[in-house]
Amino acid sequence: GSVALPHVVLLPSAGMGHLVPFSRLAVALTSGHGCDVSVATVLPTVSSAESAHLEALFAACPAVRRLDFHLAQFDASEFPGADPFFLRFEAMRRSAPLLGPLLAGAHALVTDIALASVVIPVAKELRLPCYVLFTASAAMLSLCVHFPAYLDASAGGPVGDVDIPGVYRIPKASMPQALHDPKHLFTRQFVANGRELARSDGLLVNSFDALEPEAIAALQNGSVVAGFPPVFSVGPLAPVSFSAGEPAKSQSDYMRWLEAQPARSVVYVSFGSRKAISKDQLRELAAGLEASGHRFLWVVKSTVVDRDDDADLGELLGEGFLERVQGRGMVTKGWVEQEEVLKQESVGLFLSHCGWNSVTEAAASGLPVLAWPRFGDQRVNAGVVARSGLGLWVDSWSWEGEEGLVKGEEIAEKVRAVMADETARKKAVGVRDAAAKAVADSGTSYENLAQFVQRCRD
Ligand code: BUP
Repeated sequence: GSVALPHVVLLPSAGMGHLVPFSRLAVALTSGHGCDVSVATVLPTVSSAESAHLEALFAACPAVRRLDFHLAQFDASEFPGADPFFLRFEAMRRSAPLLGPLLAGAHALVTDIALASVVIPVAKELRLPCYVLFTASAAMLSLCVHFPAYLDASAGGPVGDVDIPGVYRIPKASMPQALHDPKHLFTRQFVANGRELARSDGLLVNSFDALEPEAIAALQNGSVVAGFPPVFSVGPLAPVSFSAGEPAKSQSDYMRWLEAQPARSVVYVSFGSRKAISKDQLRELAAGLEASGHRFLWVVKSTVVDRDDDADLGELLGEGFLERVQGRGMVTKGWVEQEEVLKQESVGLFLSHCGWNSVTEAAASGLPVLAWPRFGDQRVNAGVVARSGLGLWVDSWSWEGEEGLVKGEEIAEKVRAVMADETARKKAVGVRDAAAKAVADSGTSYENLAQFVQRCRD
């Protein structure tokens, strides 16, 4: 029979890039679509940004319940030097058989893509409908779905360009670097997840039809793989409003400063929460921002996990830099409320690593993106940015370990050019209008989420 208030359990994995879309989905399902929502969390989180985010989520949305997922013992020494977030994925994956008690009484489970291949079988065993939230772009989802078949066809040969049926060709250089190594932990998880997705009850993706028309249509009409489960494009998921009861946030230094700057005069610079940037490249970036002559707000990260970050900013960015740009440039190592920043009138450009959440937030705000992707799915996302008109991508820009440093002078030149580019600004505003239309009543994303909820009810 049909239930009035379906209980949906959400299972995010580690890292802000995964947690953020899950908390947005939690809120959309509770407040917009009448679901009873629980979020399964693992404590302690890998980063302190995640624990602060969870605290804020449960404080702001008391209707969303928390379930503690206790992991089995996990010996990380099997993976020397592995990324701490991937290690957590692996620890969670091995604990999937322990999920049973948390899922009692649920009508549906939404698992993170990083856990899909191990969680779908557990849900099947429990006869619980299992959906997957894909936390990156639909283009990346199409790659994830197609890649196992690509590997089978290439019979152990090297990975080259990957032509995704019905979508487009992803050039070799845009592939997540790890996928060139079949033994890499990321690759093993990616392939296992990609193979298992066909057995899920459906996929949710934080994108919208006008942003990624090719990939979404191809996934939905069976071009990528025939008989694939339904794909619900439900983005851009709206940010969680944490402001209730926390007026202190808008009073922070950088917000007060942003509010005082002229319209569209500030470059916002952030490369996400996941990876550190080499000291040499940080200094070139500093030189570039200084030479651009523009105002900027720059979130600097110099370690992988924020808990370890105690480096001194002045020392990191070079002698006298902070003094020279004082008043014109704001640099912070701390967490900023990026959503709020992107909405500010004074911000005119987003120099971004193109983490998928950042891209969707820029789209929702109509802010042009200057793409500087670094690793993982970011080049594929930068391709989406360029195709959709949301921004520009200088694809020769690469990071340390590849073709060397991007020089400050080149950065300055490009920043100046895009800040002066009226067409780029107008196109980004066009993307924003399409995003607003998708999530409004009877828009594609709104309707897709409603359809998903209807399935959880049945
Ligand atoms: Br840094 C930073 N404030 O200071 P992405 C990030 N964010 O609000 P990532 C802040 O974290 P993965 C900060 O708005 C976005 O929602 C930002 O996710 C927010 O990149 C999220 O953009 C970051 O997907 O994650 O962190 O590299 O690599 O897992 O995608």
